[in-house]
Amino acid sequence: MGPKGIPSEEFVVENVFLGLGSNVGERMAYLQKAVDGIAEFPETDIMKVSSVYKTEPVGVKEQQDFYNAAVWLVTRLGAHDFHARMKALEQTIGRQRTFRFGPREIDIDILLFGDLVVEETLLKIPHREMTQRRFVLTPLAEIAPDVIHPVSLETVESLAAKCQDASAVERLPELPLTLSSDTKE
Ligand code: PH2
Ligand code: MG
Ligand code: MG
Repeated sequence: MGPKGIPSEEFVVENVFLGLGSNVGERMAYLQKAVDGIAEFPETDIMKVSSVYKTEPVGVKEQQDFYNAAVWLVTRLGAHDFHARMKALEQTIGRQRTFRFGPREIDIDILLFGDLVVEETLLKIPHREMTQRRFVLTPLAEIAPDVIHPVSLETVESLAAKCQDASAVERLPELPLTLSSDTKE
């Protein structure tokens, strides 16, 4: 409890959903490094990782296909702390600066952070474009179809069903990401 008996932000457990993407170099290796790095965050447990999907680039078409995936985790970290750790992890993994919608070794985006709504210059939650992107909604619907978007108040499954984005999204069941707990005794 914080002062006056109000639960302080850092003690609230939130269900968080992330989108991962890579379209440069060893795309599977970059996605796996992201999962491994997030698993090391304090006060954070990964609950589920989606299949990997090979997806047609949206926005800037003249670039390599992306590999995309979604992650469900629970955390006691606050949204700003979590976001700062995530950006640092992108740098550690080796993200190079390019241009908006351009190629990237690794992109980690907060899609949903509990029911939180943040509208700041450097942080917007829910992710602004998630409802218009099949490469986000298809992996997310695989692991969390019943989760409700706190602004549209629709489930991920119904957002995916209505999504107008016709760009190709192909599941790659032969390329699973692993949770290190899967291999621990
Ligand atoms: N990310 C973008 C722009 N376009 N297209 C696909 N298929 N997958 C992405 O992750 C992606 C994109 C900007 O973040
Ligand atoms: Mg992105
Ligand atoms: Mg990003």
